Order: sequence, then C-alpha cells, then structure tokens
Amino acid sequence: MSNFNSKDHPHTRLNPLTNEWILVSPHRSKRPWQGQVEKALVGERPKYDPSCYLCAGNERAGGHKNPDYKGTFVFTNDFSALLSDTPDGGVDEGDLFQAKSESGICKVICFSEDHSQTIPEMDVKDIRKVVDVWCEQYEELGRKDFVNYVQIFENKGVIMGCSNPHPHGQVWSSSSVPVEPAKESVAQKAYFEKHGRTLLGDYLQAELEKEERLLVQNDYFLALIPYWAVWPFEGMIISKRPVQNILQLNENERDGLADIYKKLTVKYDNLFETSFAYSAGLHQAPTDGKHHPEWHLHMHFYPPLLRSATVKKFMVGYEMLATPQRDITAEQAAQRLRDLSDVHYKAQINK
Ligand code: H2U
Ligand code: ZN
Repeated sequence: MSNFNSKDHPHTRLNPLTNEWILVSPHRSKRPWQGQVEKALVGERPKYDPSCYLCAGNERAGGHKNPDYKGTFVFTNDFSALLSDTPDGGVDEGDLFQAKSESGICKVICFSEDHSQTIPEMDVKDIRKVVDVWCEQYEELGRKDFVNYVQIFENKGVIMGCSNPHPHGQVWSSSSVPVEPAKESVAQKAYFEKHGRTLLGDYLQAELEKEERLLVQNDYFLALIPYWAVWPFEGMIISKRPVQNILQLNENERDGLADIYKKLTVKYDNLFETSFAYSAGLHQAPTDGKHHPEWHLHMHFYPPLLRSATVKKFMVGYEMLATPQRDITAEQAAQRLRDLSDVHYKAQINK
C-alpha cells in the first residue's frame, strides 16, 4: 500500500482546464517564517481626485474629457493594444517565422464614480451595474465580425501593475482566441465529447461534496480554491448552471454574480487587512459564431500575496524555467479564507 498523502508529500497536480501540471510542496510550508506580518499603511482615498484620469469630469490622455457620470462609465482605451482597422495579412516564412495580423477593440470600464471605492466595499446593487456593463460589452463587441473573443478583466493594486486605484476594469476583444481561453477550449471540448457534460459542471459537483476547497457560495455561484491552484490564494468563481457566457445569465444569476464577486473579495481583503491585489477575469465562450456547449462560464482570481500585505509570491526560477510550484496546499489556503469573517474589516472597525 502507498504511504503517499497529499498533505505531507511533494506531488504534482493536473489542471484539467489547461492540461498543465503544477508542483505542490506541502512539507516546505512547515519551515519557520520569521518575517513580520505587516499591514499595508495606505491612507483613505478621497471620493474625488482632481488628478485621476478616471474620475468624472476629468481629462484623460489626448484631451478626452470624462462625462459627469454616476455608476459605471465605459470608454475606448486611449492606448489600445489592439486596433479595429489592422490590415489583413501576416508573415509566413516556413516553420520558424510565423505572424498573423490581429484586430480588436480595447475598452476601460469605470466601476463607480466614487474614487475611494473597491469591489469589496461597493454595494451589491452597484456591482450589479458592472455585471450589466460586462454583458453589454460582451454582446456589443462579440457581435462584430472580426471579434472572436472578448476578454473582460480587472487588474487591482500597484503590485499587479494597476495604474490607478480608481475602481475599474478592462475589456480587450480580439480576432484570435487568446492563449489561455484557447487551452481551456480544447480541454473543455474533449471533456464534453467524452462525458456529455461540462468539465466545470462535474468539477463543481465534486467540490460541493468534498467541501475542503470551498470558500463562499450563493444560489447561483460557487467560489473556491481550485485543486490545481498555483498562486497561494488563487480563486475561481463558477456558475452553478452550465452557461456558456454571461448573456445566458438570468436576472437572478446576474445579481448572484455581483454578490459572489463581493463575497470573495471581502474574504481576500480580510486575509491581510489590506486592499488585496489581484488580476481577475471572466472566461467564457468565444464569439466566433459557433455553438460552444462545452464552455462553462467562470472567473479566475490570481492574487500574488503570500504572507502579508507586502510579501508576495514570486513566479521566478523553477516556475519560469520548469513548473509552477506552491508550498501551502490549496486546502490550507481555503481553510484560512473560510475561517475569516464575511464582513469587510473596514466595516467591522466602523461598526
Ligand atoms: P490598468 O487597469 O492596468 O490600470 O489600466 C488602465 C488603462 O487605462 C490602461 O490600459 C488606459 C491605459 O491604457 N488609459 C487611458 O485609456 N486613458 C488615459 O488617459 C490613461 C490610461
Ligand atoms: Zn478617480
């Protein structure tokens, strides 16, 4: 009989969404940590910042002026990485030099006119407006002939390269399906063809039974640390109903998405009592005009913090050259987040 147990012994785990493996080294998390557990000393932000390019009424690059908006506000990125009028063509010089023209549209979404807010501090009814904008953008951009994928995401926090604390996210739409969703497309299609059910539908059911990686849930969505998580507190939100994209969500499910987005990010902020940085984004079916029954709507959260408000995990060395590696297991990380209050730490202080 094998003495192996995944709580103590080094092992690799499969990410079935990408068909890639990660390395888990649980024995290493037992080594002592002598660093401080610091809280980030960040002052309160004003509700309006005259120097912020996302605040209502202010000027952006190129002389554009934001309207006096309330709630959400969407504009085309003034420094778009993709352009809608790229000429067709590319480079085709044998196996070694390949390039393809790429078109697309990039937008910025302000989540609120209130410069001081973040998702975990916003009311669910206001986050719902963000979900509605995501739906509008997926529909409007996805409808265009040259757009085959719509990537909605949020970069939060300076350590994630976010340029501005004003609550905002982005949408980049492109003519090709980008690398990460393309890998997930292949894996989900293979699973659906084999089982006749979505990969994430089956995964969600299994995790509901196992319980050890669950974080929070409501009637329509579940948030968990995936079995194959790479980042210490990596999270995933999965829709309980196997929908292919956000447009298929009904009114209650849209509210449910806003609710779980807040619930998960409140847990995150409470972990180190800091505004928890991450890159997060939706993954959903390509907008290539084809039917995608294999696709199952979900959202990834990739937060870099490891031990405190200032100590992050570095994806360097072995991770860059060989395989992504983690010390604390997904189960330990989930337990820590589960044990935290569901009330935002700032709201607890103000009570
Ligand atoms: P971050 O989410 O990474 O902070 O990016 C904000 C985007 O805002 C960034 O892509 C755009 C940048 O190009 N931007 C404008 O469109 N107009 C501006 O005046 C400044 C920044
Ligand atoms: Zn602002």
